[in-house]
Amino acid sequence: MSCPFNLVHFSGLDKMLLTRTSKSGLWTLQKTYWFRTCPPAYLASSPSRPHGTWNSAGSTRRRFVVAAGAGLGIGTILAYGNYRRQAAEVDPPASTSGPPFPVFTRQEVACHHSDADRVWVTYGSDVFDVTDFLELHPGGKSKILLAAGGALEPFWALYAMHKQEHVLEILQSYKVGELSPEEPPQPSVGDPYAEDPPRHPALKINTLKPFNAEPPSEVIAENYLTPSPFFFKRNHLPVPLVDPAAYRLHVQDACGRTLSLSLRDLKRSFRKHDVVATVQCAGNRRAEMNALQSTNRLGWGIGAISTACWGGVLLRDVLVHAGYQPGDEGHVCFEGLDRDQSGTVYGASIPLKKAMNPEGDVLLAYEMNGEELPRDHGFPLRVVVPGTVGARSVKWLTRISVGPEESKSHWQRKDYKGFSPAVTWDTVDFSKAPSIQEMPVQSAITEPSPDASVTPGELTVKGYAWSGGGRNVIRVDVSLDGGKSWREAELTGEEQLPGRAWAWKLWQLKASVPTGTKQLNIVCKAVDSSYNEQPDTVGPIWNILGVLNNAWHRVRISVGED
Ligand code: HEM
Ligand SMILES: Nc1nc2c(c(=O)[nH]1)N[C@H]1C(S)=C(S)[C@@H](COP(=O)(O)O)O[C@H]1N2
Ligand SMILES: [Mo]
Repeated sequence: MSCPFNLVHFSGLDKMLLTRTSKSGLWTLQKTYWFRTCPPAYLASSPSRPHGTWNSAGSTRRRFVVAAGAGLGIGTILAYGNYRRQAAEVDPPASTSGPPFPVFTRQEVACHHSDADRVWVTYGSDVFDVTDFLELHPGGKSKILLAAGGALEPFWALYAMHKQEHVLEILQSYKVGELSPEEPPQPSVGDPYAEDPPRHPALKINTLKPFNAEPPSEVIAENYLTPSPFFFKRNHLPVPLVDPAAYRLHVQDACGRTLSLSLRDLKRSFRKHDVVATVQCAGNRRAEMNALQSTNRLGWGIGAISTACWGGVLLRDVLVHAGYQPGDEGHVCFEGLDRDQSGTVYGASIPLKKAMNPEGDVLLAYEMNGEELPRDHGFPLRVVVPGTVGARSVKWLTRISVGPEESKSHWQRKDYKGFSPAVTWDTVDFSKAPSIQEMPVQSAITEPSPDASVTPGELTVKGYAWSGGGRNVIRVDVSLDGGKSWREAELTGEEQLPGRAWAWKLWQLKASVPTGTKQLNIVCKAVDSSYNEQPDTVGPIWNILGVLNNAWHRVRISVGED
């Protein structure tokens, strides 16, 4: 589409006339408001972030005002600046709640579909200029651009975690106008999550669509193998509905051909292996990072970690069948069947070395805890990469390929990486940090929970501990006084081979709480077989993505009367 609008930055004006073009392209004075501009210094100092912050005290609202006009032959003038509104409108709006925004048609919004023309989107009847948010978007620039010039609704139906207060607040700060009341509403789209499976009602839901939920903390350490309904669920997209009879796994072989394997082929041609492995999301315990400084991302508690006995075939066996050899270099890329409107699929990769290692135990799993893999966990087939961040254990696996580079997926390249606390969204360079693979040593207190009622007498403290890379947890230290004095907890769990300790240890400590105790400040920390320890506080490991929080876990509880 060719656009009749251009943008010109106004500055230093005392008053500004807001005009809007008619569809005929003639200059039309549709509405006239008077504004006093911000001090010119303000405009000069921050031309790149012109959006205003919303302050409910009407007189101090900073507001973006757009004047649009199209001329015949002489081109277009569109004023675009940040103005502090101080005078009343010449033509006051019906509502007294605040000054009106300029009004646009959907066609006009559609003109703003690229960086060069600014990127506008609509949500409900509001119009937003999100150009300055493109690089800051946690979901990536390319994703926002899908909605550029149009409505967010069809996309947010899929990525429905946007319908949260903190996201809507961000959006609100970019508001530049409203849709003309004559514009028909955006037709509603079918719910892409309508086919999602039923879930256990006890799960603590982080976002419903996509479904992200964790078990309540009291449940976590009740079972060494997490019952599948309580296993945490981390989905980026709707759960695909797969017909197991029609299902094929596509494997690119060493000669570049594609092998197509049915579930039957997999089960018949390769030996079955069972691996007990913990899966942990990189965002586990992000809530503690958010409490320090928000990352605007899913606030997982301590439950984005669970353990299962996975049954399936070794990825190594399938790769050897496809002609790959132990010494080969490269990365194994996985693709899931879950996809968005643009056809983007969930994808991730691991080093080929991990996949080919006879002691790596990377599984293509079709069973979980002795039963068919549940839909939420990747039915009919998923990857389980023991010792490695959950993001690489691709569910609903449809394609495996081997190449010299890591997966090009957003979740491999633009997420699940660790940064210094100094790195901001303005300075982040994703190419500088390696993707998270093995994870650091971790532990948490599952009981008592912070809201538990504790009385003097015997107290049992429980929790979990785990480390990545097959490193065994050798010790868990627990303190009831904030870290002044420590005791060793008792560990339980399967003895796994050195270097292949893929599953967590559960731990407990029986302590007696003396009469008169007012408060307990319970702390735990684990040590792994390489003598790695956890950092004591979150501050020095806080990062913009809110990943890899493995600080000492602390639970403060007040002690009641006997
Ligand atoms: C234009 C306004 C938008 C705003 C203000 C916005 C804001 C955000 C925020 C704050 C998050 C982090 C959410 C969280 O983890 O709790 C996020 C994530 C994300 N957004 Fe957006 N977004 C916008 C548009 C879009 C569009 C149009 C799409 C898709 C076409 C999209 C796709 C995503 C994806 C894929 C993620 C990452 C989710 C994940 O980690 O799985 N966003 N966005
Ligand atoms: N296809 C696909 N695979 C995926 C995901 C996804 O959204 N789609 N999420 C990943 C992430 S980030 C994690 S932590 C684990 C979670 O696995 P679970 O839901 O079985 O606990 O799956 C990984 N595999
Ligand atoms: Mo994850």
